[in-house]
Formats: sequence, structure tokens, C-alpha cells
Amino acid sequence: MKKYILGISLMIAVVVVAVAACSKSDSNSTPTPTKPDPTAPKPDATVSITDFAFSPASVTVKSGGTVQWTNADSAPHTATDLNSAFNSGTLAQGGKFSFKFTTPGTYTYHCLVHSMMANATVVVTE
Ligand SMILES: [Cu+2]
Repeated sequence: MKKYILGISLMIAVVVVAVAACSKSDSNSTPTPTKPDPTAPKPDATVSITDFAFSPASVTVKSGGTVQWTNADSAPHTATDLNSAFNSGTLAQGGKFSFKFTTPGTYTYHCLVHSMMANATVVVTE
């Protein structure tokens, strides 16, 4: 009986060690979600949505440039082009949206959730 219990204890110990080894190698191979994605394009301009306003209200990038919006409000917002060139979808607090502009021009956008929010613009130069 004692031998039997000893055998069970040994088996449990082996399983515990094996699980510990497995989870250790997992944590080495899996990138932590807090690390920034190195493949994500670096924005050429950033817009913060703060206090129900796009800030700054106008940004300028060169053609091929990327603009990144971040919702700093607790309320949900969108950054939606009036001519449907881009649409962030609903951004929760802390949500980000990036868009690469490849055609020069002036893009006027607004928030679909709040019609009272002022329009803002992205100017894309040659
Ligand atoms: Cu809004």
C-alpha cells in the first residue's frame, strides 16, 4: 500500500514537472500582447479624439502617409470620411485606427456616433 502511494506521488511529481517545462517553453515562444506590433506601419500623423473633438482638427501627410486615430474619450467615436474613403468603425476608449493615404487631396471626416462633433480634415500632398 505504501509503495502504491509512493508510486502515485512520483507520477504526480513527474506530471507537475512536465507541465512546468511545457508552460515555460510556451511563454518563451509566444509574444506578449502588450508589445507593439513591429509590422504595423508607423503613423506619419496622429489624431487624438478628446472631449468630443478631433485633435488636431487638421493634419497633413504626404501621399503614402499613414494617419493614426486614437480614441481618448470614454465615449465611442468613429473617424468616417464623408466620401467613404475610410471608416474606422466604432472605436472604444483607447481604440486605434490607421489609414494609409495614397491619393492626394483633402479628406473631410466626421464621427458617425455624434453628429454634433465638428468635421475634421486630412490633407494629403503630392
Ligand atoms: Cu463621436
